[in-house]
Amino acid sequence: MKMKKIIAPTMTQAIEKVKQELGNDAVIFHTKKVKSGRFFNLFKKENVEVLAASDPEQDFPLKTLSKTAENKDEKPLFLADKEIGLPFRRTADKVDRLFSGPENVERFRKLLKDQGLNEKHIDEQLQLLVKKWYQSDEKLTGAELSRLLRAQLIQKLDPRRFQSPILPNKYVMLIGPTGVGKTTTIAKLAGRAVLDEGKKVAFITSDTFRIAAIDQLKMYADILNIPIDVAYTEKDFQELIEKYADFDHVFIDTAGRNFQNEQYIRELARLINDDRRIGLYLVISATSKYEDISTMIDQFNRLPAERLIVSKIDETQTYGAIISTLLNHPQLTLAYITNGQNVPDDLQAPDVRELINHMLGDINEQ
Ligand SMILES: Nc1nc2c(ncn2[C@@H]2O[C@H](COP(=O)(O)OP(=O)(O)OP(=O)(O)O)[C@@H](O)[C@H]2O)c(=O)[nH]1
Ligand SMILES: [Mg+2]
Repeated sequence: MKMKKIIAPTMTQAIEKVKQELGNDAVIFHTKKVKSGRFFNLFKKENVEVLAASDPEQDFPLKTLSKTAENKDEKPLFLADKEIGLPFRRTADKVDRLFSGPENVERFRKLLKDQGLNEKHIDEQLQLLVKKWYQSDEKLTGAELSRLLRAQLIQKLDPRRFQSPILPNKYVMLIGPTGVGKTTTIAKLAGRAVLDEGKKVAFITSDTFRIAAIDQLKMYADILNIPIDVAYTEKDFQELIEKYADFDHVFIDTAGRNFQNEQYIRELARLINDDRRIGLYLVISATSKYEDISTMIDQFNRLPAERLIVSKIDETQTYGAIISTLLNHPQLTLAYITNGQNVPDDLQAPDVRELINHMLGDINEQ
């Protein structure tokens, strides 16, 4: 569904414009008179504002522009419509109730947009919502609509995709762009495994890009009293994988690089060498834009990464990018969310309902 606000000097011109831009099947949601003018509004002019949407859905009971043309004799809906004889069937006393739905829907659109949800997903969700509103004979209140939106998103995201925080693999390798929190998250995961579960754990790092990177992981290895090895070559890496074969978990840290660098992806692919024992986790930051996350997932697509870790959720108030990412990639599961710098505490099992509640915020209860 494509929504547009059209402003024109007269209703006839506005409707013409609606037809041109949204087609003959456009649905009118709202019309009002507006004043506009330049030079501090000294020369205000009265215009007509029409909120309309293109919607090819067949089962909408509301009259569309093309269909209304047959009903010329029926009572017009708006006073303004009388002037041009716009043929709507509804009576004026129904106007308030009629428009409470779509106005709420517009409120949701703004919120979802501000939250960074992708336009395609906003349209999908609102289209479903408007449809339910019409099907309920326009009786749904704002609060009911917001509950429906929440339920729709939960259903679409499918909470079953969000596995419990059990590491299914012996070898756990974190990959992702620079500075997203790979090393810190590895320390958190290892900390939980050692301290809470008493597991036998080791670290391997292939991040030889920076000396400080090895020291960073070594510090955590010392604290947890677990072994750490550095893989300088692919051969080192394969040998270390076998060396720790009888451990419960081996956490593998990798260097963060610009994910747009093809060479980096090729190097990782060679390291993994199709070893199905290695569970790949792609770490993405909750502060990233949806478009950047999408490009990154496309780049990493050549590697068998099926699980995401969303880091730095504490650093943002917008959740649309993450939710759109999950909507767009139903094959990916969200394994963990990290919410701070504290090791090992700031690590959470994902909760899809909570994520959606955060995104919808106060609108939930309105
Ligand atoms: N606020 C916040 N900061 C985090 C979180 N996770 C990691 N950080 C911080 O992000 C910074 C980078 O973390 P690292 O673990 O070094 O990130 P990395 O992905 O290993 O970085 P490179 O190895 O350089 O690619 C550090 O200051 C961490 O403390 C988180 O969940 N929330
Ligand atoms: Mg690192």
